[in-house]
Parts: sequence; C-alpha cells; structure tokens
Amino acid sequence: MGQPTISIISVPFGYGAGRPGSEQGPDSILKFGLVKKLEQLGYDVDAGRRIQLPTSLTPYPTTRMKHVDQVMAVCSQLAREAASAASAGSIPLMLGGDHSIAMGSLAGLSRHYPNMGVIWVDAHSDLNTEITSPSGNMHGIPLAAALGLTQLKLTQILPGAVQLKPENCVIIGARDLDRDEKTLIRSRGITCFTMYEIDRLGIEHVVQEALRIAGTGTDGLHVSFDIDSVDPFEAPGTGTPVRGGLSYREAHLAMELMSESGLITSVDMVEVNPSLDRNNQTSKLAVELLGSLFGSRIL
Ligand code: Z70
Ligand code: MN
Ligand code: MN
Ligand code: MN
Repeated sequence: MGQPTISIISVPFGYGAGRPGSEQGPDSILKFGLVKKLEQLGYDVDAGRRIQLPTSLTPYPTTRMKHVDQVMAVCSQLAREAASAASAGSIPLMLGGDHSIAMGSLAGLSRHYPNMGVIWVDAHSDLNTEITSPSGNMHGIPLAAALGLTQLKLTQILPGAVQLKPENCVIIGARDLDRDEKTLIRSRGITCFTMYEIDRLGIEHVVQEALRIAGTGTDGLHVSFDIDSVDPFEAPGTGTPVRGGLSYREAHLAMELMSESGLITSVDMVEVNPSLDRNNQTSKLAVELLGSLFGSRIL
C-alpha cells in the first residue's frame, strides 16, 4: 500500500489573534516548499483547498469575544473541507491562520472520527471560555470549545460534530496559563505536560505518554501544533512569543516520534506570523517540522 494523500487546507485567517499577520501563514509556508517536501516523502499532495472569509456573515450572539461571526464563518467552511478530506481517506493538513481555526478542524474531523484523540502542542492551553477570557481573543478558547466548555458549541460550526473527551486530550509545551485555565486542567483531568515535565522527564517520555493517552481507545489522532510552542529563539514569527519553549531538537524529535507511531490522522500548523518573522525563519521551521511529522529522517 502506498502513502496516503495529504490534503492541505489553507486557512488565511487571523482575526482570532490579538494582532494581524497570521493570515499570511499559509502562503508563506507553501512558498518555502511544503508541497515539494511532502511529495519527496512519497505522498500525493492535494494543495488546492483554500478557505475564504465569506462576504455575508450570520450574526452570532454578541459576547466580549472579538470577531465571533468571522471565526464561526471560517470554521464552518473549514469543518466541511476537513470532513470531506477525511472521508475521502486523506490526511487533512490545516495551515493557519490563528489557532481559532482549530475549532473548524475539530468540528469537521470529529464527524469522521467521533472518538478522536488530540495532542495540543502550544505555549498556551487555549482553555479559556467566553467568561474567563482575559483578552477576548478567540484563539484563546478553541480547546475549551472542543471539550464543550464554552457557550459556543462545535455543532454550531458543523451539525454532527462531536465533543472531545478530556481523557483523550493531551497538552504539550505549556508555560503561559491563565488562572482559570489551570483550574480547568485540574478539575477536568486534562493531561498537561508543561515545560516543567519536559525538563524533568525529557521530550521522548512526554511524547510517548501523550501518544499512549490520546492514541489508546481513540479512532483518530489529531495534532494541533501552535508554532509558539517552540522557543522564540527558533520561532520568532508568532503573535505571542513566550520564552522557555521547545528547543529546535525537542520540536523535531516530538514530530519524529509522532510520525513513527503511525497514529496521526490529521494536523493543524498554526500561528505562523510572517510579518513578525526574522528572515522567514519561522515559516521555514514550520515546513521542516511538518517534514519530520510526515516521515523525513536524518539518515
Ligand atoms: C491567552 C488568552 C493565546 C495563542 C495566545 C492567550 C491565548 N490565554 N493563544 N496565543 N495561540 O488571551 O486567552
Ligand atoms: Mn494556541
Ligand atoms: Mn499559543
Ligand atoms: Mn485514551
């Protein structure tokens, strides 16, 4: 059996973040050779899917959150594309865009994989709600939304979407958590490997545990990779850089281990912001890391 097809879905949308620029992420990642890299690894690549912000928007109930209508419109479209790509048997690869788009990914994918696991690689936990969000930025809530903890429900994005179970969800790389997010992680029993655990246990142990927890008893395994998980020294081109992140080598090893597991069925690569980048270092890193996740090896 040959390699599966990878369906790249570009989501040039950045209104969920606190500052502009992440909408340029998909084009920049593609410009630095993602398709060629994946083809060299033996995949058939379909890179033609692109989500656009529709001109007419359905108004959603107004909350303190910013650009809810736009986020919901983009996520609804993305959910349909992700669901159709997964149903066709390919691996959906979503290029953000800010992390609010993960609500679209998860709404769509959960229809195909109703008992999905998720590995959330991020400096943040994205577990705020409309009530607890300190910023009003929608990219701070997608994991809470996927778990059914927000007023906004995945089924409003796509009918038939299924909530994620907290026991099938693992966060890796956290180092900037809001108070109510910490409370939620404890009360809901969400596994969260912060930088403290990564330093103490090592990234290999942490990723193997994550694969066991999110990959056991689940029917699909989604990796939602926020590039701000990586240390700003390596990934400066992102809206909310936080010191003390994954090293270049830890990030690659994490991807290689997830690749070797053979369990990964879909991926988000989000929060690459070319307007804040240095010599396109962050876009190039995103391409490299996706290479490792899809089977590129040193030897
Ligand atoms: C903060 C909030 C966040 C990404 C920043 C930050 C959230 N917890 N997410 N950058 N990717 O505003 O909710
Ligand atoms: Mn995030
Ligand atoms: Mn983040
Ligand atoms: Mn499990």
